[in-house]
Amino acid sequence: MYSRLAQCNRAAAPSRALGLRSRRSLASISDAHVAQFARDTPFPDYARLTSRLAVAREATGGRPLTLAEKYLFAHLADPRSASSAVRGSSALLLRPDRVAMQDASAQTAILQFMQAALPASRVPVSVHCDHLIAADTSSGTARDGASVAAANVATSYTENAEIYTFLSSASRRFGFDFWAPGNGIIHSLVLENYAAPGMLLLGTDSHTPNAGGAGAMAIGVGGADAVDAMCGIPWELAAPRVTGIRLTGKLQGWTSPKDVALYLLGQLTVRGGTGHILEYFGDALDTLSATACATIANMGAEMGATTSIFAYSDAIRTYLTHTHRGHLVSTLDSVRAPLLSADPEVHAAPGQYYDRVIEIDLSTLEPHLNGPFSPDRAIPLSQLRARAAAEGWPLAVSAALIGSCTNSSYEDMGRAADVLTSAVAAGAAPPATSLLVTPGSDAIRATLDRDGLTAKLTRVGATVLANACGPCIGQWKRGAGSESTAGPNVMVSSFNRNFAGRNDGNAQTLHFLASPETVAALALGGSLAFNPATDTLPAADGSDRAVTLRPPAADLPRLPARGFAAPAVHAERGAPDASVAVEIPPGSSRLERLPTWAAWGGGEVGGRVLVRVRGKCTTDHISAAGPWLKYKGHLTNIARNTLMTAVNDETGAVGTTLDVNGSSAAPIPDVARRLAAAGVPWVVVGDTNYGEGSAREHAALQVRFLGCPLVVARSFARIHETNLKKQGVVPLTFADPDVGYARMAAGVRIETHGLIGLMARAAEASGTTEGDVVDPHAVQLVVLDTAGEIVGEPIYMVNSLTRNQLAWIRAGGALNAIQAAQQAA
Ligand code: MIC
Ligand code: SF4
Repeated sequence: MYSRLAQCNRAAAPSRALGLRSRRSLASISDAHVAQFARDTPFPDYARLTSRLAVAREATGGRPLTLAEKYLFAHLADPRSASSAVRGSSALLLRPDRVAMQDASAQTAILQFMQAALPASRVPVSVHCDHLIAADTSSGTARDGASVAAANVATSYTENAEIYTFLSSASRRFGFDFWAPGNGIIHSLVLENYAAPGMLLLGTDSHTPNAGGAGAMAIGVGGADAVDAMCGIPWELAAPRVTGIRLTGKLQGWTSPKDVALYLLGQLTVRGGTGHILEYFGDALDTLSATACATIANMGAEMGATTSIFAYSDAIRTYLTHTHRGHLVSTLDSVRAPLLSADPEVHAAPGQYYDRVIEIDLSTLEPHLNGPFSPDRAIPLSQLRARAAAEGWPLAVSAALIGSCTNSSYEDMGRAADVLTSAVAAGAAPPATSLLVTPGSDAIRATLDRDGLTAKLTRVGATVLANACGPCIGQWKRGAGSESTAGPNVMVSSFNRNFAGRNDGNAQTLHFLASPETVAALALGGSLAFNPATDTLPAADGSDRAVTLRPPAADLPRLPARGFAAPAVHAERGAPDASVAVEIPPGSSRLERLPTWAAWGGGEVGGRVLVRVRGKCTTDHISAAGPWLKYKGHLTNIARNTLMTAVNDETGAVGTTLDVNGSSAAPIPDVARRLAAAGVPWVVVGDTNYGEGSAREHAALQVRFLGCPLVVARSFARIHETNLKKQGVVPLTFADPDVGYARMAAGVRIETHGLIGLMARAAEASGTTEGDVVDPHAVQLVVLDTAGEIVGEPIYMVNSLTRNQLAWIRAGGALNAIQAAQQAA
C-alpha cells in the first residue's frame, strides 16, 4: 500500500517533529511525490459499497433512496439491517472508511486508542497539526507574509515539541499519515487529499463535513467514536432525518457560496439541523465548485446537522482531477447513478422522500453578515447599517480575517484578492484595518505564491499567516498586531464561529461572519456601515472622485489553471512500526495517560447540582480553547477550565456557583474540583442545545474526570450528547423543559429513578438490536433532601440510550466496554 517514496518521507519524521525548521528551509516536495502519495492512498472499494447497497435496497423493498440513505446503507455493518432503519429513532451501526484527527483532539483520541492495545488502526487515519499554531504578527518581518507564517510555525515547534513528538511517534507506531505543522488545516487537507464521493469519513472535529464538498459523507465525532472505527468496531449513529435543500438560480454580484450557509443559519438557527443530514440538490449545483460546496457543508456544523452532502458532480470530478485523484474518476463515473446520486424519483417529488424541503433561489440571495456572538444571527448586508445603529454597535472594523477551514481555498483567496486589488486600482486606499489571510493548505499557499496572488494580497497590506487555525480558535496574539484589542470592537471574518471571546479572549469583541469578498470589502470600507453594493469610497489621492467597488470578476479561476503547485511540506507515511515507543514525557504538564473510569456501581446515579446553566453553553464554555489548547493532552490540567464561562442561571454571574460551604460563590471549576476531592458526585443542569459547537470531547472527559455521572438539560447538541455517553455519563432531557429545569438549583441533590431497571431490561432485551433505544421514558429524576428522602413529585425525563450505549454506561465508558469485549474474544 505504501510507496518507497512515502517511506523515505517518513524517515525524516522524528527530526522534523523536533526541529525548528520552517517550511521555507525544507526541500520542496515534488509534484511526482504528491501524485504518488495520492495513488498510494486507500480509497473506498466502490464495487463492495455498490453490492452492499444492493443488499440494503432489496431489504428496503426497492423503494427510491435519497443520497443520504445510499451512503449510510452502503456502510451498514449488516446491510440487511436497512430494513429496520427508522429515521429519527433507530440507531445505525456503520463501518467508516477513514478517520482524520487534528492535533488538539487527536491527543485524547490516541491516548484512548492506546488503551485498546492494538498494533495498528483497522481503518486509515491521518493526523493534522493545525490548531496549536498561534498567529503572532509581530514575529518575523512585519507585513512580510512569508516570514510571519514561517516564524509562527517555528515557534509552534518550540512551544509544542512534546505534543508533536507524541503525535508523530504515535503516527509512526500505528501507521497514521502525519501532517506536521505548516501543512495546513485538517479539513482543507482532507478535502485536497482524502475525500472522495460516497466515502464515510469520521473526523474528530465538528467541521469534518467540509469533505462533503468532494462528495464524501463526513461526520464530526469525539475521539472515542473515532476509536471505535480504529478498533474495527461498528460505529453507532442515530439514524438521521434528511433535509433536502434545493438550490436554484445563480449567485449574483456580491453574493457568495458562503451566503447560502449564512442565510440558512438564519432560517434554521444553531439547533435546526440537529438530527438531520442536509442533502443539497437542484440545478444551481451545476454553477458551484467543489470548494464552494465544501464551504456550505462546513457550516452545516453551525446548525447542528449530522453532516451535509452533495452528489458526485462534474465539479467534483474536476476537483479530484486537479488534486491528483483523477485515477478514481472512471470508477466513480461507473457508479454515479446507483451509488453516488439520489434516485431520480426523489428529486421529482422531494416532499415525499425528504423529512423537510428547503428552497433557496441563489439569484435573489443577498450577502449576509452573521453575528455577533452566534453564527445564526443572520443580517442581510443591506440591513447591516440600520441594525448596527439600532443595536448601538461600534462601526469601525478593527480586524478583517480571511481564512479558516470554511473559506481558504484558491477560489476564496482569488475572490478576496480581486476585490482588494481592483478597488485599489480604481483609486481606493488599501485597508487601514489589520487584514490577516490564512491559506488552507501549503499546496494552496504555494499556488497563491506562484500565481502572484500572495503578492497582490500583501501589496494591499495583508499579512499572510501560517496555514493553520490560528485566530479562528483563539490562537492569536492579537495585541501584537495593530488592531484594537480592548473593550468593544468589531472584527469581520470568513470563519464559521463567533462565540464570545473565542478568537481573542475578549468577550466584548463583536465578531461578524461573512464571505471572503464581503470581508475584503468591509476591510476597505473600514466600517459596518459600508455596503459595497450601494456605497462608494473616497479616492486615496484626496480628489473628490468617488470609488465604486466591484464584486469579484465572474471569470476568476476556481481552480488554478496550471494546476496546484507542489507544497513545500507534505505528509509522513509509513507502515505501522511496533518498535516505535509513543513518547509521553514523565512529569509533563502537557501530556498524561488517561485514567480508567470506574464501572457503573449498580445503583441510581446523581449528585449535588453544581450549576444550573443559562442560555448558550457551547463546548467552548464547557472547555475553553485559546490558552487552554495546550493542555488538551493533560486532563488534570485542562479540567481547571471546566464550565469556566458558563452563565449561572440563578445569579446571572459568569463562571461562578454556590461553593461547597453552601453560602458563598466560587469559580465553577474550583467547586467541581473540591467536590471531586471530597468524593461527592455532582450534576450539571444545561439549557437548550447544551454542548453546542465543536466535537471537543474534553467537554465530556473533564466532567467525568471531576466526578459527574449525570448531565440533565433542556436539550443537547448531538456530538456532545454522544461524547457524554461514550465516557459513561448519563445524559437526560426534561420531558417538560420548563418544569424540570426550574426545580434544579445549585446545591440541590438529585438522583435518577429507573436507571437500574433500564439497565436490567437492556441486559435481558432479546429481539432488539444493540442500536435500539430501550425505553426513552424509563428514567425519571427525583429531588432528595439532606436525609436522602424524596421531595415532591418525580421529574419526567427523556433518554436516548440504546442497548449499546447502556453497555458503555454499565462498563463505565465505551473504552472499558471495548476492552472487555476484546478480552472476552
Ligand atoms: C472548533 O472549531 O471549535 C474546533 C477547535 O476546531 C473544535 C475541535 C476541538 O475543540 O478540538 C471543533 O470544531 O470540533
Ligand atoms: Fe480550525 Fe477554525 Fe476550522 Fe475549527 S473552525 S478546524 S479551529 S479553522
